[in-house]
Amino acid sequence: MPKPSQFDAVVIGAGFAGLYALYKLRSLGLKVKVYEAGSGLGGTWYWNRYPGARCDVHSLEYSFQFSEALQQEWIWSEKYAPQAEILEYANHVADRFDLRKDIQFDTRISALTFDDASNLWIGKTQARETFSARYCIMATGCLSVHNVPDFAGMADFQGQLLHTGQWPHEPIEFHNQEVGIIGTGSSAIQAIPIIAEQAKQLTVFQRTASFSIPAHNAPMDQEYERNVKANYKEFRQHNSQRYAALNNNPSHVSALEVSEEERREIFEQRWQEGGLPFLASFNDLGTEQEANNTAVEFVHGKIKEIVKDQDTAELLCPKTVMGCKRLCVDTDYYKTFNRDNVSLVDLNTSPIQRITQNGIQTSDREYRFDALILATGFDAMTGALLAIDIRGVANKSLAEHWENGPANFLGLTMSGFPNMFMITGPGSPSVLANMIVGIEQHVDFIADLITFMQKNEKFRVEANSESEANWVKLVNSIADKTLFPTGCNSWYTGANIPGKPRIFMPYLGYPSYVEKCNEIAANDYRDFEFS
Ligand code: NA7
Repeated sequence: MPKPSQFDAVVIGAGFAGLYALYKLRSLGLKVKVYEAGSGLGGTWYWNRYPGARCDVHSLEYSFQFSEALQQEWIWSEKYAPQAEILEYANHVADRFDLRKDIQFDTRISALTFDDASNLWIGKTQARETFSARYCIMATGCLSVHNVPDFAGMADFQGQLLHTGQWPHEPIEFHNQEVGIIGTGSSAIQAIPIIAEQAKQLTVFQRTASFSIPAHNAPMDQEYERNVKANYKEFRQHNSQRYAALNNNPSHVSALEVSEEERREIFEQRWQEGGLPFLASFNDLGTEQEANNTAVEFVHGKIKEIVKDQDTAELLCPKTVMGCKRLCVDTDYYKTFNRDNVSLVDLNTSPIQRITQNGIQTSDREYRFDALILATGFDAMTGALLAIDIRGVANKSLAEHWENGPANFLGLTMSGFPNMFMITGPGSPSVLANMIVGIEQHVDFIADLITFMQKNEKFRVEANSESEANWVKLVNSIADKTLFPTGCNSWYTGANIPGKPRIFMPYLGYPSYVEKCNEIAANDYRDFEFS
């Protein structure tokens, strides 16, 4: 047997979180290794290469800020960057900071076991390679385990079966094809308008309609870019004080305080500006049902204006709370349903009975397809962590620890799993904040904690179980003040995966989260136990 490789820290995943963790921990003088399951880096942006894949955060915000030179030199071509450009950026970062030499691709980690005697994590890859490390950084991503629903007959389909989250690397053509797509979440909403332009016929199978706000994407406004770059540091600082760490111009006014006419004008202005800031049109859309209803009504009106067939429009009108699932940001989504070659099937009245050799059998009829696309989302936030056999102190498995939901402290650590850190894990703002901003904050926190341990000659750190229990309570109590935990079935609560514990996973409120982390760090990492 070859001897296990030894590292100070291993990082699992080479997306943005893994890249920055490698850069940062290396700067502390640690010997770091990154293991990546894919053949290339970029994580989410490596796998999700379906037509139309694009970020829903402005390019000048969805990027690293740790290097002033990097943020000045990189030029984004559009207001919202397409997947290929984000992947190019990730590769540029890796080359510019010479990261690639410490990344091992095509390597999936199967097990991580904590050895109590040595305070080391012992890891195993699927190819049975072994390694040991003092620290384990789980940069495994929030949306990295794609969800394939358990439809009867899935293996029978003879055409091309695709999943948006595992899109092939070679070009896929839909010209002259009959195409079916299941799901109407963010991925489908981006892909549908593009596929509709190519396919002979596109049939969309919808279970729950999503809210989508137009992106109004455009080539990068050069003057805006110049202005941001002239004061990039201040721009970042300003955004980091905002809810979700986005430059979303939050309103401080209740939707119920203004006249109907004024409210309409404000919604209209936000609709014209486009994107995620729509949800910040008023300060109570996330907390007051009546206020939320006004936004829902406005968007319903827009859908009914855009979509000519009013039966289709009615089906496309979401009947849930707006914002309890991340808003979708689209280019021509609703308009696409005016095309003659696009049709919508309501799965609530015509459920899927099985996948057949030819396509889909619903309760009404069989649909025949050349290609069938699953845009059915992810086992979000916990899926990638639970896919690894992680065993902490006394061989307790993470699966056991998380039986009733992902217990954690700060979304960064788990009690009983010393020296293991999650990046943008459940319990952190993660998907409810600008992900790259969150990633940098987490990695910096972990790097400072490791520095503290080195200075104080500590070899082991973990959250104590009391702080963990209190943190979970806090995350839930914040969520419970909003309409989001119960407003719809969303992956935020695990509701999209049968059998997954229902608990609102992300911490709502970016700046307050950072204040809490900073306060703990300033008090010698109160609430952590060192030995
Ligand atoms: P989402 O948002 O989880 O959407 C998945 C879609 O697939 C959604 O419309 C689901 O309907 C549908 N779905 C899932 N399972 C089924 C079954 N069994 N039958 C029918 N329809 C199903 O994933 P996305 O990839 O679109 O987006 C994920 C995130 O990426 C997004 O929030 C952005 O942050 C970027 P449901 O709503 O469950 O009824």
